[in-house]
Amino acid sequence: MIINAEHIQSSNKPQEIAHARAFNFLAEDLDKKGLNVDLLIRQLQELQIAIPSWALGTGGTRFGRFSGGGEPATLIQKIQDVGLLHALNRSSNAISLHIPWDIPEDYDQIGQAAAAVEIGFDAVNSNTFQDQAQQKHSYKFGSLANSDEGARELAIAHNIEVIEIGKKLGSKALTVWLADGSSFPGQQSFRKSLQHTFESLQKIYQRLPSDWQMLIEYKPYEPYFYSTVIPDWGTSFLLANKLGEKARTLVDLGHHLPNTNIEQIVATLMTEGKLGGFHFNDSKYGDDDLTVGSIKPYQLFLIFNELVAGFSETKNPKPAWMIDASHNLKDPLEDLLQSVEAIKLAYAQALIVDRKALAYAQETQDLAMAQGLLQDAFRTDLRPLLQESLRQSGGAISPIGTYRELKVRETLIRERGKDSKSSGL
Ligand SMILES: [Mn+2]
Repeated sequence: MIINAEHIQSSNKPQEIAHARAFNFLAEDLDKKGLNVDLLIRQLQELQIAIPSWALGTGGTRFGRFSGGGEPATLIQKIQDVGLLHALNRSSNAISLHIPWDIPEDYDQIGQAAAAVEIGFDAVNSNTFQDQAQQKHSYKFGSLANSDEGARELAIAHNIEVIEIGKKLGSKALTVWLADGSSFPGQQSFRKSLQHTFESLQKIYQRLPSDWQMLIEYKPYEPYFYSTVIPDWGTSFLLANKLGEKARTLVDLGHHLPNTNIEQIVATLMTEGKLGGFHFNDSKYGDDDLTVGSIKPYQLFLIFNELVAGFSETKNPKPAWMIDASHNLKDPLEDLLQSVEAIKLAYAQALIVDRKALAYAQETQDLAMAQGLLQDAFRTDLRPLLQESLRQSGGAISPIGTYRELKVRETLIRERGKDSKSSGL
């Protein structure tokens, strides 16, 4: 299925008068506050969020998986699904592949499929958290950190292979998330595991092209429940610093213990120029993979508040943005549209914070004013601004509305079948 400009235009048409009224009202308000509305629209249009190949199908839990039908069964179909999202929201111009789930067979064909829907390839992700068929050494007790040198070498070779695949696709980053850890006290030497991890990463880092980045993800628990080798941002930062200029920390919102102050982590990493990437999702309890902004939208705003401040006040390069979630109840495409919308709204809210007034309130210890300035931005309904940025870039004013009106899921089920399942989950 292809969504073209005519589809979008005819779906936007009946909404245009009501939209224009809401937008003009908001624009006048923002203008009075001294904000440049055209600039805000451009900034929103420039924010592109990569879609991971594993979020396009219905995910599962260890208790079961209930497929939704019409899922992309091949890499080309996954690319086409991201193309559908991008046609609707003009903000999902890249796919992030997971190797070995998505190894391309024909690079030309894959490149053409991506170009046809105007998307590129974001960071490539290695997978050493499960064994592949006929694998010589098992990852059961770890990969880059394993006490068995054979398993370590295998995991290093896999990551180098992922870089080679990424080079052919035009990717510029390797994301490493390790499942390595232990479930019982005494099971592992903390020091040896960390040293193995560093030395293994070093071997991979040496093979990284000069214009690439290595993004090091952290997670405090799961799949192991006593320790993980890279449990927190500090350990990731330590490894990235030791590895060199091209290595940076990746923050996954779900990979924190409850109530961690993630916005402070973002600020600290940006101060050091070491925030490399972001995995967006939301959670109530842990790594729940819920829709971005569905549980803690204020936290998301506070994170973007630090990001926006960091963009102008630090030398941190622009991080790689990606959604990392796997939904087991909702239509994954609808969920991704909602996630991208939540990210852009939080970004827009952060862009309208009065930074001069905030800096003054901070200097003069005016606590009520400082809190009020942030809440004022957070409580401003910027949906008409986001809709205008969508409309101007040829997207749908209401992406989910158009998705349903065009009967995208029904069409995909008709084309691919009710039982078509996305690989890798
Ligand atoms: Mn992640």
